[in-house]
Amino acid sequence: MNAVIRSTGLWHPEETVSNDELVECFNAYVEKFNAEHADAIERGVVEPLNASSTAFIEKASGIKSRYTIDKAGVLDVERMRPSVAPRPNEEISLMAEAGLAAAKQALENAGRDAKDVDAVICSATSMQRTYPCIAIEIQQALGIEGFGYDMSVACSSGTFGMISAINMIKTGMAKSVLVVTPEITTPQLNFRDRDSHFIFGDVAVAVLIEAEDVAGDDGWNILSNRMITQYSNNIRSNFGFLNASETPEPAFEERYFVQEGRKVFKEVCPMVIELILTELGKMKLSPADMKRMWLHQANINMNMMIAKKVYDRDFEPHEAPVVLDEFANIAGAGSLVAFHRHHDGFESGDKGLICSFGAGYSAGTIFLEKR
Ligand code: CO8
Repeated sequence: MNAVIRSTGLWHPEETVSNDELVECFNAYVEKFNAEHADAIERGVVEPLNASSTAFIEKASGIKSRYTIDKAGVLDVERMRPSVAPRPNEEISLMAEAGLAAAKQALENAGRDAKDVDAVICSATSMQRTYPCIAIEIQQALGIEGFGYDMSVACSSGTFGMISAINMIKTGMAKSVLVVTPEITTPQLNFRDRDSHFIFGDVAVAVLIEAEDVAGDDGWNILSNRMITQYSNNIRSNFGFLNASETPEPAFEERYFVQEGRKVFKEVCPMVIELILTELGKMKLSPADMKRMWLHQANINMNMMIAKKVYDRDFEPHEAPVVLDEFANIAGAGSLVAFHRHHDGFESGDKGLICSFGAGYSAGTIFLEKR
């Protein structure tokens, strides 16, 4: 049975942090660090820290702002990470709460009820705990019968989760699957690292995928989907359950997200361009047949390069919409939030592409056609 993308839903925290606010806090930290280590810096034993700048961030990444679960903690120079109150086990967990809000909106946008759904996949870069699955908590909170599970493929979490749901429907395991991608990234980020302190934001997105015989006339047919992975240490986080057993235990900063941004740029762009063109070729379609590409939202320059090479011409902003200016990099949710925000103006038969890429490396393509 063919699968159909039926609807999407979005949740984000209320609080935003602008580049100026982030840079002001970072630079206060730099001044403080350099003052505290003035003697050692003078003796050449400690390297002074360099200031960050809004102009660099906007030019290098296109990011202007990000949502965060706790602005005060992120901008407190003594803390520089969100502050989160621990919740008792009886209360819904933070990730499930974020995912639930997006999932409810996706159901509402499709006019569906929990009883219509067979399964929940929660697919995100990191889970706030190992078990029970966040997906099962969302399933329970919605009152869905059936099953749920978590999965994780960094920036391709959303697309790989969708492809898992599509295959479930193809094999007849389910008629309707909710794919939920809550990306609570700001606690995973070292806000004292000049190279990456501006990169990520918090969000949750959900996609309802249904079998075509229950979907009615609405939604999007799926023309093809493909996943590729290729091992690389250029984007890495060593956070994990072994940390507490490692001797010596790694410093907190050593567990955060790190990347070789330039290498990622150089290696991932060609991989993604080739993937998109190959998949188009297999379907006997050309780039001109695609009305829009909803690309992963890591870096504006990366997206400009990929879109220009794929279309083989200058393109209009609506052909590769950008949400990273508002959201920053939202990991596995990026291409899905771009789709959620910018899917208007499609007539029946118009085609488009959802495409993720990132750590792993990983890349996923889902070609769509408006029903
Ligand atoms: N302010 C001012 N100057 C700076 C700053 C700063 N904050 N940071 C660096 N600079 C300086 C550098 O020192 C350097 O100076 P110099 O030339 O004198 O040495 C200069 O600016 C240029 O630095 P870079 O070469 O590093 O700058 P780039 O132009 O390459 O831009 C980017 C850096 C924005 C990081 C860019 O390389 C990029 O975006 N690359 C692609 C990265 C990417 O797509 N990564 C995907 C990661 S996301 C992912 O896969 C998901 C992982 C899930 C994580 C979720 C939880 C956190």
